[in-house]
Amino acid sequence: MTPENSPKTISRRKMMLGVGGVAATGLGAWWSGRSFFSSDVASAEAAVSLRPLMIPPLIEGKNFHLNLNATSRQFFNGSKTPTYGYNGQTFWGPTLRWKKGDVVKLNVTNHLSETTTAHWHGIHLPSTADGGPHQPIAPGATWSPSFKVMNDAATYWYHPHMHQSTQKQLTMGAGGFIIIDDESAASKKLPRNYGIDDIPLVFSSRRFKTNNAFNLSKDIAYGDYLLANGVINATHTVPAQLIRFRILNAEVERYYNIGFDNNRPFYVVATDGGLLNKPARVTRLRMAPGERYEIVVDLSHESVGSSLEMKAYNQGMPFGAGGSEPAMSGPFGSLLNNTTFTMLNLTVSAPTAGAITSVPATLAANVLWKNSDATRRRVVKITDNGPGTPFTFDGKAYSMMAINQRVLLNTVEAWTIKNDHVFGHSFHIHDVQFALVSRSTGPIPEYEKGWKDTFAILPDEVVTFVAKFADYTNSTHPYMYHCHMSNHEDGGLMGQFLVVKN
Ligand SMILES: [Cu+2]
Repeated sequence: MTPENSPKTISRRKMMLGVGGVAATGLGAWWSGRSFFSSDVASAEAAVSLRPLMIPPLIEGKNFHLNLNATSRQFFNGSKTPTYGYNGQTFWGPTLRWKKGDVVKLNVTNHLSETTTAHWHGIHLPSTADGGPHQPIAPGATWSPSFKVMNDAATYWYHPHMHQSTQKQLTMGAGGFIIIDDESAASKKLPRNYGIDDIPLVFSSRRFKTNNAFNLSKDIAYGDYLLANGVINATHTVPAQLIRFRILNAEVERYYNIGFDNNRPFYVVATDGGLLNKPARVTRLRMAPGERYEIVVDLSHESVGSSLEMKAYNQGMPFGAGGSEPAMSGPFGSLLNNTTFTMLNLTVSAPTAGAITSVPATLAANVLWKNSDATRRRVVKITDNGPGTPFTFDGKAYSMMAINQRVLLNTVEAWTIKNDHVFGHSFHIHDVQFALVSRSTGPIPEYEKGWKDTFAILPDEVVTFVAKFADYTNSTHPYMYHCHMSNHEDGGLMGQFLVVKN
């Protein structure tokens, strides 16, 4: 075997032979009938099955340096794939670990030949430090924002937010995790041994061109190959104990309906912006682009050497959930659409010393905002002008010069997002963590009852969240609210708001 063994071949072999239990899914059922793969079977005999999951390196402290470079990574036989990565990574970047209360300084140097930005997704900070479209980093330049870490312990991330280039730069691989720790969360008996029982997972998918380059067309909403931390067909060994996964959906448009084989239950312990008050037991977890959830799965009763799979049970998702379209090719089709596919293979090893083996009954004492707490209400509509036209908020395409909303400092506001009937989206707002207070489609699920900065919104759905806009004002530099489907964002589904003193 070589590192260049073709995952294309591997996955086809897996599909056809049922390696790793794939044949038990809907994917196996339709895939096995596809005759154009038959010529690959012979060459697949020598292929390895799975590749080790990459765990991003960890950087801790208060002063951080990020260097964004153009690089390349070997995904398939033959040509390497041009990619972007921070600090020498050939995809993605190091995980930044911050402590609540610290003042951190980030030094971001752009070694690309195009302008970028570095946005700290989910972080409460001054708008001038936000890293949105108004804080460009020119080629060769270094940007050095500094701010106090005020967010609760949770999983956040950084990524480029360059107007009209976000989809491209994310697709090239630019991004990284931020893990915030605080004393309250540290007192809870949750797994926290990074890479061992506390594992960051960024999922996305890519379409490749025949020269192995990523297809960067703005028309490509979905990839054909799932990447787990930049690895196709990823596997990881985990000890027989409680395992925490910090999951980020970094797709362009695809939702995930996450679960484990055998309908194994698991526990959501944290939302985008903090721990839940108590774990939410589920067998499936919906995630839209930009959302993070921390889950724990109890493997303490698994035998050493056994394996299991994390899967996206995306077959039969409702219309409008990204990736529900049945087409297998073209702009809104992909080999992963409307099917169940493996996200990560796991093999169980012996438990570690000090293993955590039970799920805590309580995790936090959040007092979330209620609808009745709001003293100001806004309605934001997701609109379009007919088939093929870009999505917009309230009929206006994004303009860097326009201020769409003005928020008075320290106001608790209810924002109601009304989606049109065309397609689902993923709404995200900067600066604040909010509480979801209503969904027109039914009750808020237990796993969404925590601090959030991003949520899925299906066609015809109306969702209200409540947030307090505190601490930072600026009469000229806005924050963003936008769809986190990066093609929609680039296409104009973004607005700007100021937080002002009066
Ligand atoms: Cu959208």
